[in-house]
Amino acid sequence: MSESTNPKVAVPEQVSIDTATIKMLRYAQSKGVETIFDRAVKMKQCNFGTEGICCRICAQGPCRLPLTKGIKDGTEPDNRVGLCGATASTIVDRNFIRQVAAGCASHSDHGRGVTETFLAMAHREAHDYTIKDEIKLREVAGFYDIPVTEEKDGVQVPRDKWAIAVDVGERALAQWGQQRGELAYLKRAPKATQARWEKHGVKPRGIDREIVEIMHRTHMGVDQDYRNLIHQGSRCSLGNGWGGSMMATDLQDVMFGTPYPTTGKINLGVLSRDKVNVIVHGHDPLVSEMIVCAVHLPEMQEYARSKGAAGFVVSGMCCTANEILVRHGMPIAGDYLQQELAVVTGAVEAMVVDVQCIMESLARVSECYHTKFITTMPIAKCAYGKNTVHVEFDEHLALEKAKEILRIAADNFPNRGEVHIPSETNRMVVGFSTEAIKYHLGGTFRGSFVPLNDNIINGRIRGIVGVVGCNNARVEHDEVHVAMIKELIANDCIILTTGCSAMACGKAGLLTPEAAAVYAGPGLAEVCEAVGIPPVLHMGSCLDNSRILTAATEVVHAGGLGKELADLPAAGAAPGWMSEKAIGIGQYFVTSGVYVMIGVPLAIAGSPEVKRHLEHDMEELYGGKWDYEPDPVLAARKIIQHIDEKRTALGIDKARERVLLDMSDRREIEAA
Ligand code: NFS
Ligand code: SF4
Repeated sequence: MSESTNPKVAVPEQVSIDTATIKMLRYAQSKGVETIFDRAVKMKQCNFGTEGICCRICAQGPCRLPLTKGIKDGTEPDNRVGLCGATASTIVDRNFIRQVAAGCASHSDHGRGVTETFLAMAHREAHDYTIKDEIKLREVAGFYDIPVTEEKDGVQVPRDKWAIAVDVGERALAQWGQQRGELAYLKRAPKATQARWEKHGVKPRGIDREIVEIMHRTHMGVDQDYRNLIHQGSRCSLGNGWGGSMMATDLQDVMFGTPYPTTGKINLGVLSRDKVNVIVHGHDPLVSEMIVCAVHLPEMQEYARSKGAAGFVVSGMCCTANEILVRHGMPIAGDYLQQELAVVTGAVEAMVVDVQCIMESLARVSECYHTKFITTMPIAKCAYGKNTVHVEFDEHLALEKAKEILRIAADNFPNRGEVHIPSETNRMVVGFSTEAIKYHLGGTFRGSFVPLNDNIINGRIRGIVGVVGCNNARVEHDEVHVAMIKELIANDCIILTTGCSAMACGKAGLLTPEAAAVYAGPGLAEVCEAVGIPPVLHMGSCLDNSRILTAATEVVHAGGLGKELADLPAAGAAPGWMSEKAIGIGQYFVTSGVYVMIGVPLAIAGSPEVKRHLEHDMEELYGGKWDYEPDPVLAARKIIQHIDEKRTALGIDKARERVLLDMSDRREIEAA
């Protein structure tokens, strides 16, 4: 039976726009290797689940409360209740904020691990890590009111960096268990944004506390007011966005270097025919950074040669890939949906995983090949498969562990069978941290966001859109990201991107300065060409969505575009999200005042009240809200409409009609 007529497998051309993925999926099917694309055809989604109306938080359930058409259009009263009397809104909301809690826990627990290693480094107990960006360390110290100078013989001198690092590590680690007050980083937000949080009482006290409180409040028979439940979801999400995630990004930058523009390659074609291929997959750079260090050692290259290989290629997958790409220009083998296909090439000696977004099927697919599936984290093991190996990572012996992993991979090289690597690779320019954007756009001697603001005010740039998040096997791979972003940049919106969305852009050729002339509208293209940047700026991993918060805050501070994040002609989008992390991220953007467009629905449709609260009422409270539109081009148009409304509110809507403005025009606009 050919693939196209077999209802049990996916039709490759219909599930992805990426030619490497299409080819490899067809190849996998020809070999009888099943992937997520095929399973998505076989397994249908459950309506109760997608609408959020199944409650199984006590053993009297599961209680399922189907939404009827009459309830939906308000022609019939909503009397649905579970055994205990829980309403649909309570059930939907409990499910929703538990997802927020899980997403925030994932990012923030990653942050905790980074902070623990950072502290061990500061105490000189984790010798393989060091302080790579001392300027950033001193800046971070400032956020905790830790002194960076001290008095010696009557004069102020810079404090020792290791002493500062110990203070920073300790202060940071305490943020997780803090019980009272508010997180230190909240004060990094614009004052007016902080004032909203204060007014509505959503400032998180401690990172862990807000997550635990969600678990308590959603236990059987506790919080029964959907507004109160969402309120806690908001508080918890801020503890991640302006807490766990942002702190992790900062400390990773201090230890591994703050990203600055560099070039890199992406797609399965980065795998090598004659070298040992090691893929680092997951999210936590603690392991992958060490593997990158180890692979550059002459002794390791020599070891690979002793096994008949021409050396090593270390490439990345999912957000671990983004971490080593933006800091070291290491190649990306692929995104979340390509992980099984990477193994199907037969060229991967070791798939080394840490945490998050690792499909359990990898162990099964690895078994069809020689690939070693190497788990590294005590919290993420795999019980299945003869090719599964656990090499437990230890921050005190980090480089040794990395070498051990590389040796396992090299030892496996002679076991390779048939190899089938697609030729696709794309070049990209990446690494636009907030600091890098500041220096790139500010030009000359001092970094500044003022030139960016000028270009937004004069209308060359219409607005800023953060397009982020996952791939999802239920929507066409890469297509939703690429179609949305092409529409946005054609309409002069500059894009900030992270996660698997950034990878879709890389594969589609949108992450090069040349892409501006091809895809961007005239205003945006002019700015990109003048500064030499792509129209889509790759800022890093999903954790680094915190960089979008800090960049947006810089825009507010640069002046002329309002007082709070909610005033900006800006939006966020996750057209193909799938993970709970994405929900946690979306909620912190909304609570920070950002309009967030998603292309896969939240599981909230079962409660019209909850839906209305998240898609409308949130805007009155915080200035941001959720919106859902599955068609990526229509979604882009709604985003543009939102941006234009913000421009009108700021009084800069006229500017776009005469794109070329000089300074006196700008002063006129500001005075108006
Ligand atoms: Ni983000 Fe990264 Fe990709 Fe989604 Fe997974 S890799 S943290 S969660 S799937 S973008
Ligand atoms: Fe059913 Fe209530 Fe138990 Fe949920 S908590 S399963 S609605 S009885």
